[in-house]
Amino acid sequence: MPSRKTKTPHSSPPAKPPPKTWTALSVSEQFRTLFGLKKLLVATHREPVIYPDGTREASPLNQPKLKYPAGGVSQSLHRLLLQTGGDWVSLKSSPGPRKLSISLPGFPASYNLYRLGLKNTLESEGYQRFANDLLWPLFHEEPGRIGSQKEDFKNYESVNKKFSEKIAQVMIAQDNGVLWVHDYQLALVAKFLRSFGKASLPPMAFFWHIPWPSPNYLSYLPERRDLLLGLLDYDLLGFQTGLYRERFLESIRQEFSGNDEIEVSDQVIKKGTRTIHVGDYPIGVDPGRFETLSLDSIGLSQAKMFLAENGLAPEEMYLISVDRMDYTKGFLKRLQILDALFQQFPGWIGKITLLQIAPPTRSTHPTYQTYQKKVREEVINTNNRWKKRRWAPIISIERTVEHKILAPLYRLAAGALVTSTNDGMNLVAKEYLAAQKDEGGTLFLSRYTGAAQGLKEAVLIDPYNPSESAAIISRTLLEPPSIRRGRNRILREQISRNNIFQWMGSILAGIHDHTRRKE
Ligand code: GDG
Repeated sequence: MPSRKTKTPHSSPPAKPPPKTWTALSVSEQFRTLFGLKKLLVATHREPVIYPDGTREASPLNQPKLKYPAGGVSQSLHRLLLQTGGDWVSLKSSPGPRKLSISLPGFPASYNLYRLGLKNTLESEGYQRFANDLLWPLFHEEPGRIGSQKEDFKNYESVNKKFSEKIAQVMIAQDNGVLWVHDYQLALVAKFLRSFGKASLPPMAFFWHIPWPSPNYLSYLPERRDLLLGLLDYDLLGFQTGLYRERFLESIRQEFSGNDEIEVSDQVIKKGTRTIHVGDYPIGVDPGRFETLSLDSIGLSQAKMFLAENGLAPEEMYLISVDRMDYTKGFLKRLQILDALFQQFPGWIGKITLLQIAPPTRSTHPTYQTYQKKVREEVINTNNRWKKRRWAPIISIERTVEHKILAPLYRLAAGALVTSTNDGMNLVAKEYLAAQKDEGGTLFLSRYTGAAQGLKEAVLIDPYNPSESAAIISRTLLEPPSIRRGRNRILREQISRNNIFQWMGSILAGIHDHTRRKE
């Protein structure tokens, strides 16, 4: 039986029972209860801020106004660190110095952002290709889109090593209480940190944001063993859903069958003397923020102006889609659903428009160039096929729209159309619901999203079955508003309980429990 060790000085009492509804404040309070004065160290591929172009490099005291990228997750982690303080390592993708101190009026703390520059273009391109042209398509079960080259894994490893070196330096200086690494670009960070032979490392958590595919897809990945072993060097592995967690465990079972060192059970993997906790932690949004933004009168009038500028009159009915222009988001399937809607239910012609916010993404990659070109062509074809006088069925906006306009646009829409063919979670679905206070707008949610695995009451559609999806859309749009509102009440209750703060809180509690079990 393991001996009961006395507690280390920084060990802490068990966490308080979780709050009923998590907020930014309750996560930061919980963080302090769990980790005391020790700070969180976050590592992501993308940085949480954009340093404005054309600014002279300024001293930390004289920093220009930073901008923020579109994604919801990095902004929530950013706000957590502004409450608790901490450190963040990511790739430098905008001008400015290698280290920034990030603070914001109204927040009690600041954090350090360490920005890794990759000087070697070949290395950087190889790393990106391995991540985005191999892991991304494969883990979204699209092996036909793989575009990586043989040597790319070496570059992926070497960039992960560079991250680990920077992280190790930060840990020495800051004595962080926990490391939290994000996503498929950084699967090997813990492996390198362990290889440096440092006597004590803080507990290391990793969250895999994209789907984990059926194990047979892994056979396309020659380096699958390295990837899986690298992941097992973390202490906690988080997945979006129970299905992805089970598939991961199955991948480990298949790859390491007959290996006595590795033992797999439901939530835990034992590897030699180490224990790795494997859990599902469905990510959420900050519903309060989207609800408030959706009701803000200035934002609302800006949204109405935005609609008018794009040719939509206030009384016109529209569906909204918001996605980076990525093939996993099912843009072409969405157009097929519209075609089916107008074919099967011609009464909708001229009556409903799709407002598609589609900021281009990874546009230097050939696969994306081809896909985005095809999407543009098909939008034109669909519009030509169905247009009537001044009405055309699709308005496609290829740029980022600020959340303060996006949230009222969600609120005003008759529905949101989420057509992903495979999606780890899909935050847009949850943002849309958050913006529906007392409204009967319908979330039409692809059954192939992680969100659909949790939001059982949602109206599910199948992007691979356009005619059935069109029938569901037509029928639901004609339902009495009370039915649609009733459905939204249930869904909104769920997203408000399982919000982004609950997600952070439970992962932090999970990694803390892991340390306590070791004590
Ligand atoms: C990965 C996984 C998982 C998009 N366009 C604009 C804009 N956005 C924001 C949305 C939302 C976020 O970007 C997109 O979130 P998703 O969840 O749809 O998708 P991915 O980028 O693919 O992210 C995904 C996610 O990680 C989190 O774990 O859900 O499955 O693939 O927050 O609002 N924001 C603004 N303007 C835009 O035009 N302001």
